Amino acid sequence: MRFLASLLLAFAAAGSASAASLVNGSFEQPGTSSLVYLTAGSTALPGWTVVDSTPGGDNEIAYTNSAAFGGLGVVASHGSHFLELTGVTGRGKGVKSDAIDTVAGTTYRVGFDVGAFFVGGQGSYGDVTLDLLVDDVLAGSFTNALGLSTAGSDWQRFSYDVVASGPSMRLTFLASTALTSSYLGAGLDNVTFDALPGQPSGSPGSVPEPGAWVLMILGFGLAGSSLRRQVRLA
Ligand SMILES: [Ca+2]
Ligand SMILES: [Ca+2]
Repeated sequence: MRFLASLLLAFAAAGSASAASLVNGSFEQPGTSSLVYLTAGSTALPGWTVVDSTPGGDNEIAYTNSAAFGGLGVVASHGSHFLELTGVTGRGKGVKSDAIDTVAGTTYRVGFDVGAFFVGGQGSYGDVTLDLLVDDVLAGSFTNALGLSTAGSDWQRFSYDVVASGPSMRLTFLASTALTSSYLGAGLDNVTFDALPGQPSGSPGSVPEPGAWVLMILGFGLAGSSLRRQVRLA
């Protein structure tokens, strides 16, 4: 019986650890003291993979912190780190999340901040547009149109509601702006993913509840002992 109890605890622990939520949406991990370039395929950011939807040419994005450009007034919108999806130059690059557990039929709200920058002495780089893809399908394009007119960073928050069609979902953000140059082109920070309130309940994943395991294992046990009794009687 002690063995059975520890087995049940193990199942319960596995169940509670199986639900995967959005990880590192503010890009505070792993942290950097300066600007670093991450190339397509990189998994240096926990929870995300760097992607390039336009193969060939440049394939890098920039990962930076507020200190790197703080002197220019360019800072993160949340925490102290953010992404700049233009990299050195170009478009179509970005990040794709690891699979996030969902419940089919439930509506989720994706929130994110789109950054535009105005570097002292260089002027504004213009409006910035990011594309959001859900499971590799374009869901929408979002343009920061705040029109920054002095040096600094300019973050505009957007949200997008999506109904889950299966047990998991991946989010991709790509720089869509046709910027001719800039290593401070298209900012991304503070990505959130939450079920809207008042949704059909149910925890993500399909691990049976501990109660179901108890019944199943007790069932096996009873079947086994009655089998042994029959063997002895024979
Ligand atoms: Ca951040
Ligand atoms: Ca490319």
